[in-house]
Amino acid sequence: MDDLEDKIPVLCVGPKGSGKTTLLKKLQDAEGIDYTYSPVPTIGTNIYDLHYFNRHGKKQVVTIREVGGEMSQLWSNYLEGIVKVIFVVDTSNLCQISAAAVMLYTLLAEPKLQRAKFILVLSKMDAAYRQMRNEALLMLQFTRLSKELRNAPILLEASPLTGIGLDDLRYQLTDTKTISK
Ligand SMILES: Nc1nc2c(ncn2[C@@H]2O[C@H](COP(=O)(O)OP(=O)(O)OP(=O)(O)O)[C@@H](O)[C@H]2O)c(=O)[nH]1
Ligand SMILES: [Mg+2]
Repeated sequence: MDDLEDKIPVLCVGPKGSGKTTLLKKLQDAEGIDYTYSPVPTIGTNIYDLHYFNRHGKKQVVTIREVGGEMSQLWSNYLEGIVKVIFVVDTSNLCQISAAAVMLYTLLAEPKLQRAKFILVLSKMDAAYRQMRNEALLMLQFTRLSKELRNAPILLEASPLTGIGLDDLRYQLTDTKTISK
């Protein structure tokens, strides 16, 4: 059947409160995601499907599983078949970033994710937190990662509340050229 959808399985992780749910809901064009939106922390995991047509007009779906930051020990249960990983870091919370870096390095070293494409999202990059960007990258040792790793993460800056970075993220998720067979 040619209307069967191709699925791109994606994992979305990062420390609690880093903005994963807000980002993924906004990516789905959900209504009411603005400064009045107050998401509840994700208990366990959530699935977000992004439906779209690829450039050959074929229906595709990016299936993104968010693992709540509180449940970080569950990550290893959801690695099978993952082709892309969105790792969300809260730019406004520098205190959390060293811990985030350890989580990121653990995932990058995970044997089951060696072929996965990593997308590192600096979230909450609205005007108030923009000046913390460089410190955040320094604490993540992003330059070193980019030089040393074959599967170095793609860096994106996003603020779901203002819409910054959403198109770039959508592009990275739907781009099948970055998927290793
Ligand atoms: N200023 C600002 N706040 C944001 C932005 N994105 C998310 N937030 C806020 O950050 C808080 C946490 O957002 P969530 O989306 O629940 O974070 P999460 O990563 O899903 O958290 P867990 O599910 O607990 O791991 C909420 O109060 C959001 O309103 C943003 O772009 N800018
Ligand atoms: Mg969440």
